[in-house]
Amino acid sequence: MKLYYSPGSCGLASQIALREAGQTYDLIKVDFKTKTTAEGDYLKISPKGFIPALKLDDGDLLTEGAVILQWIADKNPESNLLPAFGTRERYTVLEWLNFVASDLHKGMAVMFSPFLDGATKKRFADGNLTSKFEYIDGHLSTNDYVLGAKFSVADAYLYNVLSWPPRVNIDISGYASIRKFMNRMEQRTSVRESLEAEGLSVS
Ligand SMILES: N[C@@H](CCC(=O)N[C@@H](CS)C(=O)NCC(=O)O)C(=O)O
Repeated sequence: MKLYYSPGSCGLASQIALREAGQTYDLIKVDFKTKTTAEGDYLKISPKGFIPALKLDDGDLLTEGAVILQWIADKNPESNLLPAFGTRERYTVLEWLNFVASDLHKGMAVMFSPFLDGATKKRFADGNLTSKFEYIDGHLSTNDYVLGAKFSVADAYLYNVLSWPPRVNIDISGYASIRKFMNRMEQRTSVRESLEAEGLSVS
């Protein structure tokens, strides 16, 4: 299996999930600017050009981070990364995966846009992102993880995206429950090893 990634971006969650599931994989770095990897043209591998992408041993390619996370969890049920089909808890994890993907991740992506100036980004952060951080902080004030006591793939994705605000000068250090969640996540071997594999470290 090969995981296509770029350091510090949204492939980190897939890597965390693969490690939680005890899966081995090769990491292939994608250069966003040139859309190439050491293997050559990335667009030939993944025409959407996004990471993460997971190339399976049979040559099939899975894309869309939230779906890759579900695939890893479902292929490794003994790892308990996603509650059983049909349970309410499973839909709680799916709600969070969707929220992180469509609201938080894509909201944060605005802050990295080369097409917007600093003042516009600040207005967007104040008007759009603050309420999301408040919501997440509120949830985590009574829950160690998205599901309460149990870790799931939603935590990997949430951790991944919540690691971005400091990179775009958004200070979320005042959200005490988010801060504790990030610290809790960084105690996990899967998180530390994934960061290290991407050439990053726990801040
Ligand atoms: N819909 C995709 C979006 C993934 C995505 O936005 N990936 C970003 C990195 S976090 C990317 O590949 N950007 C490439 C680029 O900006 O050139 C998913 O949810 O997996």
